[in-house]
Amino acid sequence: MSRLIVVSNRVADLEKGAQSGGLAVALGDALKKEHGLWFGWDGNILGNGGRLATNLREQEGVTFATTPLTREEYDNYYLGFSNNVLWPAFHYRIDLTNFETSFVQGYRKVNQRLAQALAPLVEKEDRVWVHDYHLIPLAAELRARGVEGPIGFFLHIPFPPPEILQTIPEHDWLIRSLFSCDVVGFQTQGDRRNFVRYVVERAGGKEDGEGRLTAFGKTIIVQSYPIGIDAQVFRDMATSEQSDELIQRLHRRSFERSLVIGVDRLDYTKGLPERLKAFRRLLELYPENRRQATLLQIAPPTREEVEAYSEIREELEGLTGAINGAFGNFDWTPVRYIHRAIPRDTLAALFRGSQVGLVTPLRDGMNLVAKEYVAAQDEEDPGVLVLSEFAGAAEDLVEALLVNPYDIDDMAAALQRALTMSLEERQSRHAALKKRVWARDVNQWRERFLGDLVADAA
Ligand code: ADQ
Repeated sequence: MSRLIVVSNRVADLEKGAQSGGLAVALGDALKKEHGLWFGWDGNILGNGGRLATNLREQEGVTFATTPLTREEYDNYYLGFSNNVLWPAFHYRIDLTNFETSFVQGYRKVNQRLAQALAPLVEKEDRVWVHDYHLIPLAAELRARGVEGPIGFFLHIPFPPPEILQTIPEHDWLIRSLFSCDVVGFQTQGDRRNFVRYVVERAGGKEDGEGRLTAFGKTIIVQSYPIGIDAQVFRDMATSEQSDELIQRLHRRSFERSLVIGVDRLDYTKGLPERLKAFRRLLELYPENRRQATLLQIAPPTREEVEAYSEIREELEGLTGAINGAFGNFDWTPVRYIHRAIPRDTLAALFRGSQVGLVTPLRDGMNLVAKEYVAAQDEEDPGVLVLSEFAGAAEDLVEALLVNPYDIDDMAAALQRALTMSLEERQSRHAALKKRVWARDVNQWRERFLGDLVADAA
C-alpha cells in the first residue's frame, strides 16, 4: 500500500493536538489515515560522545523517524545556510544574508545525511512530501540513493525574483535539485511566476501552459497551493465558553477601549518596528485615539542565536518604551508588548475580542495569523483585518484593508479607517473574507497538493 511520507526540518508532536497549530494537525491527520511516516530533526543537538542514529517511534499509527543534529550541522545547515542565507534572501533581504562557504557545505552534507537515513525507509509505492527551504536539495539526494516514487516539494516562504535569487552563490544547484521532484508547490501565483521566470530565462526552461515546466531534461508540475488554516477548529476555539469568559474579562479590565492586535514570531520579516511607528503615527495624526486605542503585540522569540533577531528585539523594546513614555497615562498604556508564546485558544479569544487585526509583514509566504483573525470574528460585530500587500495572504484576502507596510502614514490612515468603519461595511468585508478562508482551508490545500502528486505519478 502507498504510504505518505512527510519530511520537514522539525517534526511536530501529535500529542499537542490543536495547540500545535493547523499545519501539524493537517499533516498529522493525513499521516494517521495512511499509517504514514514523518521524518526530520528531533530538535536536539547531539552532546559529546552521542550517536547520530535515526530513532523510530510510533504514535497513533504514525511512525516518527527523527535524528538529532551535531553542533556543526546545527551551526552550518540550520543557523548558517537556512537562516542566514536562504531565509533572508527568499524574503528579499539580501542586506541581511551572511554567506560563508562552510554554510552551504554543511547544508549539502545534512541533506545528504538525511537522504541516506530516509532512503531505506521509503518503499516503492510511497509518496514523499518534502517541506520548506531547509530541504531544497533533498529530492535530488533521495533520487541519487535509488528512490523512484513520487516526490513533492512545498515552499512555505516566498520565492524571490531571479535577480535576488542570483545573489545566492549556489542558486543554480538549488533550482536544478528541485527538478528531481514531480510536483513543486508555492504559496502564491507571484512566487510561482518568479520561479518560472528563473527557469525559463536562466535555464532555458519551457512552460506548457497547463502548469508543467520542462528543464534539465525533466518535466514537473509547478503550481501555487495557498496554504490555509483549519478554519472550523479555530473558530470553535474562539467561540467556546472559556473564550467568552476571557473576552469579557478583557473588556471589563482594561480593554473597554479599542483593541488592536498583532501576533507574530519576533522576526525581521514581520514588519514590527514599522507597525509600532504606524501606531504612534495614529496617535499623532488622529488624537481622538489617545486613551482609546491600545496595541497588543504578542511576539514570541525565535532563532535568537541569529544576530539580526536580537537587534530587532532591542529595537522593539525601545520603540514600545518611547510610545508609552510619550503618550501613556496612569490609566492607559498605548502599547502592550508580550514577548512569549500564548496558548492557541487564548489567541483565538484575543482575536475575537479585538477591533482590528494588524498583520503587516514586509514579506511573508502566506501568513496564517491573517486567516486566524478572520476565522475568530463574530459575524454580527466583526473586527477589521489590516493586511500587508506583501503577505501571500493578500493575493486572496482582497477584502481586507490592504496596506504598504513601508508607508507609515498609509498604515496609520488604514488603522484609523478600521477603527471608525461602519458596522455594515465591517460585516460585508468580513462575510467575503470568511468565505475565502473556509474555501481554502488547510485540508483543501493538502488534498490539492497530494492529488497532483498522485495524478502525476499515475
Ligand atoms: P511563520 O513565519 O511561522 O510560518 P505564520 O503563517 O504567521 O508564520 O504562522 C505562525 C503561527 O504561529 C500561527 O498559527 C500563529 O497563530 C502562531 N503564533 C504566532 N505567535 C504566537 C504566539 N505568541 N503564541 C502562540 N502562537 C503563536 C511559515 C511562513 C508563513 C506561512 C507558514 C505556513 O513564514 O508565511 O504562512 O509557514 O505555510
